[in-house]
Amino acid sequence: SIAQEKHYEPTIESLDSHPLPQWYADAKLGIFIHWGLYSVPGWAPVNHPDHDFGTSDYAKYNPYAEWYYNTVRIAGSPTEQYDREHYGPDHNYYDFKTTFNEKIKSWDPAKMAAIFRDAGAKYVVLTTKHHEGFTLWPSKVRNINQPGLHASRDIVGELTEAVRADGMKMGLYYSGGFDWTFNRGPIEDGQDGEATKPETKAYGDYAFDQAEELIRLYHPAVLWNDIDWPKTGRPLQLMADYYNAIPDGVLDDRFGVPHSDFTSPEYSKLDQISPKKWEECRGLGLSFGINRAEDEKQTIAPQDLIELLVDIVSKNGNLLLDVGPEVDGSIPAIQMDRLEKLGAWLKQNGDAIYGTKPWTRANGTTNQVTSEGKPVDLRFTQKDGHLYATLFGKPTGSTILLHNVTAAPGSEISLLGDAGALKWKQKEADLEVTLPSTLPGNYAYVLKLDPAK
Ligand code: FUL
Repeated sequence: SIAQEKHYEPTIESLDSHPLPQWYADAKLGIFIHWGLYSVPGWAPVNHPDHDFGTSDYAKYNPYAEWYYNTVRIAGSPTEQYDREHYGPDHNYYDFKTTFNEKIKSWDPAKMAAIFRDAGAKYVVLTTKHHEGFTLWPSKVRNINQPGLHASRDIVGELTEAVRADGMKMGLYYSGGFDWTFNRGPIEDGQDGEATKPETKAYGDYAFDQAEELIRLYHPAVLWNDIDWPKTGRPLQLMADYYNAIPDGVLDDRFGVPHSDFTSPEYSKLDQISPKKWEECRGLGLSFGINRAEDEKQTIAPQDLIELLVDIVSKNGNLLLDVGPEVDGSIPAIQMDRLEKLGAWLKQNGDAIYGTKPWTRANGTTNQVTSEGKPVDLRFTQKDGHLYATLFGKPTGSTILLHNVTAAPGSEISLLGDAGALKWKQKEADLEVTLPSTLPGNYAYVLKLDPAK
């Protein structure tokens, strides 16, 4: 086109003029993928479930399986013991590369992308390089400490193509702050964390060149940096280059500079509507990388997962839900189960999620309880003049009072997934709705309020 694209400069002021792209505001659900050498052992202790990063023995019992190479080097850690038992005393973590590269031969990117599409995701974010330093693309930027430390297939390129073919956006994660091939640590507490960030010129150039290579080769719709960015790695230049190459791309808030398109709370969420766009990231269980020690007990229940998504969306957030694939790229059964249930729910109720905005308030209450005696609470979203009220759990009674909700005379109220118009009555500040005898679907039920035409 002839229209001059905006040009970004490497200053906070210029970067801050980047508007939040509509696709990202509308998308609501992304899939995060943590996949690397750590997927080979795929193990972490599960006896420290709280993600309380500040506690002194956190690193020793780190529930993040993608931290295996760090945890294994902490004396007395369960991971050290596990590793010795399974791989012997002389095993080197980077020897997992052989198994990794053997197993990915059977990976089918189209199949993987279809799973995420069917789960209802609108974007995907893949770890191109986690803290271990192994890259999922054949980078031309040479790692001076461990040359050739990359996957034998171009996982980044192949998945990017498959994800786009299924109509989703493709984003890339890069660990800029930690690279254990440049500074090995181990990290045993928060202070070690600071000291383990490589800050040499060699690393700054390496990270900068790799990120520029990712931008050039794959045009990521999200550039999701982790931990920090080396000061020697020209973060503002990188961010400006990114926007100039991909004007409708988004940057997270982990570059160590005061600019971002969204904030990235991890295993935590905001409890009120935030004007600044945010994105919660978390695994289906306690870890991002696959942890074969986890089972139902550590995995989020379907009901909680659906409520999590709706709650986040009602407060202007997105959910970046992580899967930890098997080494060959297949999705473990327990994770598949959650993705399928989420996908089925979104298929029926996606109108209340995608493309919506927060309403004047996010939370609401009713007079109803579920059969377990849990109050049926509400979350609100709005789109095109419609108000959506999502009921958390199945009410036991056939009429429900939505507290402090007003419908204009002549409004039409219906349930998503059910064709009929529902009877309703304004009862002072509350709205009484008569529900059908069977509610469509599971977990959470969406009332749609259409104002009078
Ligand atoms: C964290 C990392 O240390 C975790 O391993 C994970 O990648 C998460 C998304 O970010 O800070």
